Amino acid sequence: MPIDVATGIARILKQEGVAWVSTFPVCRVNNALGRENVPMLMMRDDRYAVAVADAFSRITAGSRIGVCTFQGGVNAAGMQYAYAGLAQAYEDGSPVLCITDGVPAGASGNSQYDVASAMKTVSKWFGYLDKPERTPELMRRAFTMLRSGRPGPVILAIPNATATYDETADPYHPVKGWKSAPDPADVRTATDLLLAARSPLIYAGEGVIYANASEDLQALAEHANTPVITTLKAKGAFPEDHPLFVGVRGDQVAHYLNKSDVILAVGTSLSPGRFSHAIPDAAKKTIIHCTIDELHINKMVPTAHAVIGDARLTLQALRQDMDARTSGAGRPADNVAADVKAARDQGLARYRQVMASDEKPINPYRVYGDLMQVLDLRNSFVTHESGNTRDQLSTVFDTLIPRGFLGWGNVSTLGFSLAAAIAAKKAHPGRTSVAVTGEAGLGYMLGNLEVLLREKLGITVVHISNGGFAGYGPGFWGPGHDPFTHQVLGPNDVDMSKVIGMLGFHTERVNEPAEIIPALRRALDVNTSGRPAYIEFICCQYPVYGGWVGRSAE
Ligand SMILES: Cc1ncc(C[n+]2csc(CCOP(=O)(O)OP(=O)(O)O)c2C)c(N)n1
Ligand SMILES: [Mg+2]
Repeated sequence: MPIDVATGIARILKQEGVAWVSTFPVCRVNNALGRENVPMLMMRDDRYAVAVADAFSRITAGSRIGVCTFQGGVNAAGMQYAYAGLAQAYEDGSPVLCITDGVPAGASGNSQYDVASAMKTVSKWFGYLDKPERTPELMRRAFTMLRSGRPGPVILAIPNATATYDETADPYHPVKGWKSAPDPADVRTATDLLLAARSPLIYAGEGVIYANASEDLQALAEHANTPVITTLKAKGAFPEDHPLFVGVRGDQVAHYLNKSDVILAVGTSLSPGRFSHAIPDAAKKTIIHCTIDELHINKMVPTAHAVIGDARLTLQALRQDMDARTSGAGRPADNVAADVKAARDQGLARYRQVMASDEKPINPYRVYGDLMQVLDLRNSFVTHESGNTRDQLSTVFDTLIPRGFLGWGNVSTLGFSLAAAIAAKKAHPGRTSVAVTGEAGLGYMLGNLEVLLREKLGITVVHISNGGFAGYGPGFWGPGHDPFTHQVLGPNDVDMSKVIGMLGFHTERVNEPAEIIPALRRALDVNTSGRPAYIEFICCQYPVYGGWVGRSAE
């Protein structure tokens, strides 16, 4: 049966279990998606089309692949605008499938912007469908890359969506995705090092979440009686009410990173960035690097020993090996848990204090503390924005289930929180979904708020309204790092709750600390009937949060 490429792609997506596709028009595959009854979530710009699909892949840990389409081809305005979303997905390692129009045969080289070279810099693979009959082959390859190995975006460019091929010649079968198990000899060496350690520390990255290995991480940590820290992107990979959980950032994390002699890194590239730790005095520590990607070994820090393989299979193998080697005893308990508690209590004391503050304007930590009280932390989703909400929430927010909180940002692109909250609602319609933002993130979101009303997505946007870019201002604890560019019209100039209320959101503006909890409850309540909410909390600027650790010791 002859079939056109766009229809073939739509049918393959259905075979792969793709339930919807995010988009911003135009893309020549879209009409086929419509005809084949693949629902499209139309965002209001191309960057958000990518970001929603990207966030869906993150939130479902790649078990359901997010797919998006956007404009490409000659004069690829949509693609150029989508680039920010693609770059973020690539830098953060998200397995999202992006489908776009390809430059048609005969039209290459006629514009300044070179599509292929641009797309190659932000993708695990950029595929160009140069013959219609290659449709199943390229889709198979795309899903193999999306479901195997280190996650990353795949971009497919379709130059001629109406060309036809024989659908029966190379029938499509869904791709399972494959994992690799670690070398048992490497596992034994890792166990030797762990057993000999004086002060071991587990450093868990997002690979643990993608491998669905949270329970295995907990089992190993308990058996090895070893404290755990996670990266920002892995926040929630380990239950944060667990006695062995140290934190994501802050003094207690610095204390453990500094004092550890052996670091068992799992599911992380160990690349120090703006929003991650370096390993202090790395050359003096023994770093065991458990990773799926051999190119991360000896990347930024000297790897003493590597264990290559899927994080879940690796953690299970380590647990079993330690069990066998210690006749089931593991590492001795000593007072590891008591020490972790003491370090956490000390590190978090000043934040816990402001989480109970009655000051006005409201202290942002009071909003976070009250949010934790209102939410069912086992049945909700919260994410931060770029800016102080990221730094503050990742310091104090207790995450009890994987992806109960989405930390993001090797590259921290303003506005992503709205995309993440939308994706969370799509992934788990029964969970409350909350994006916490400052004014800069809100500015990026404004055009896309209509989507929530149109699609009846009951999520809540919490705005920490402080009239400026709090981390940039002058004279808080010092001169500020951007004193000339931190002030915007604030709550005294513009009432954003009225602006967004006119769109149709449930909105409130809250000045009183005692009103935080009731206002949040009302917002979450209206969300249950599919109505979005926006709550503006009039807050002080309070750029105080846990730090990241640098390369040299304290
Ligand atoms: C796309 C993009 N451009 C620039 C930045 C740099 N940036 C990070 S946070 C920020 C301002 C944050 O201010 P606000 O949203 O008011 O949050 P606050 O820190 O006050 O809570 C800027 C400009 C960024 N993260 N993303
Ligand atoms: Mg602000």
